[in-house]
Amino acid sequence: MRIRVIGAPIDLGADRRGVDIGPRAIRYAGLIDQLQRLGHSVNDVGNINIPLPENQPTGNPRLKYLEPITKLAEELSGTVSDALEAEEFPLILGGDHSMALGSISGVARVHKNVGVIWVDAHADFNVEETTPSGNIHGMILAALAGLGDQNLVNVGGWSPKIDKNKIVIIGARDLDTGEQKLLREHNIHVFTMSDIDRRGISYVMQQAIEIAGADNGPIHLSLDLDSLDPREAPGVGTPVRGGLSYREAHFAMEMIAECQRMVSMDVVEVNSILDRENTTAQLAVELTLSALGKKIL
Ligand code: DIR
Ligand code: MN
Ligand code: MN
Ligand code: MN
Repeated sequence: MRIRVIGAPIDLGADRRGVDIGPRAIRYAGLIDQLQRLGHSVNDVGNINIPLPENQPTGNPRLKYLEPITKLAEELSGTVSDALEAEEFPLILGGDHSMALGSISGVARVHKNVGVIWVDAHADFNVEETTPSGNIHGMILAALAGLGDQNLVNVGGWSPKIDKNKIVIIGARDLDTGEQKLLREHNIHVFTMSDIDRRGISYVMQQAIEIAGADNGPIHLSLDLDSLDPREAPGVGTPVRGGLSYREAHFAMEMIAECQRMVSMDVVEVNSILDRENTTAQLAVELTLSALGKKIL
């Protein structure tokens, strides 16, 4: 496969600085080389330009950095659509999860029926009224579903980007009260850590692939590294105990590869300032390889 690697070192969507180093840390951990060794051809187009938060007005405290985030999403969505039109697989490296507003908008412009598998400790399903932090990385999935601030919702000039029935959240264990209500109101498919405990990762992923990829449709995978247990992934801005084990995460990625329906992928929230000797970036590389076809035997 031809893979286009796009760095999106956005750190305007979350409070903890250090995710802006994520794309470099992931490359440093050997991403490109290992993808090539797996047999892929790789076109690394470098990073998109991100303004420093210090030079940006915070704006509305319930929608911090709304303006630059929306602008960057427009730009990134174009970059991602271009990759797909050139028949390259977009692999987008974050940055905080607010970058997925751009990446998924770009995918949805080309693949109108795309479903999303969102692997995350959080649901990122807040809106202005429910957010406890004002951080836009916690609102992206709702915005893609057509909920929340109109500037976020209307990136690219249309909405919703993703059919609510084709959204699947996996690994959730830290949801805000208003966010829980919204998820229930809109019947979003959420597989919590309890569901994974009860049914196992294999069953959960099989369901997720069926739901997000209904009618043999394309799937976008958005992998937030904080979905993993913090013992495995210490370098994230908002760690939550009780996450996916190393093998659960790998097996989930292996199943994605097996289903052969993934058209694009985000790898987000690697925070190098909080990391331990690049462990989390290395894990991000390993999981990406599993998702892109690396097998044990
Ligand atoms: C929280 C944290 N739900 C918020 N969200 C995080 O601020 O909206 N998302 N950490 O990744
Ligand atoms: Mn997230
Ligand atoms: Mn996040
Ligand atoms: Mn998260």
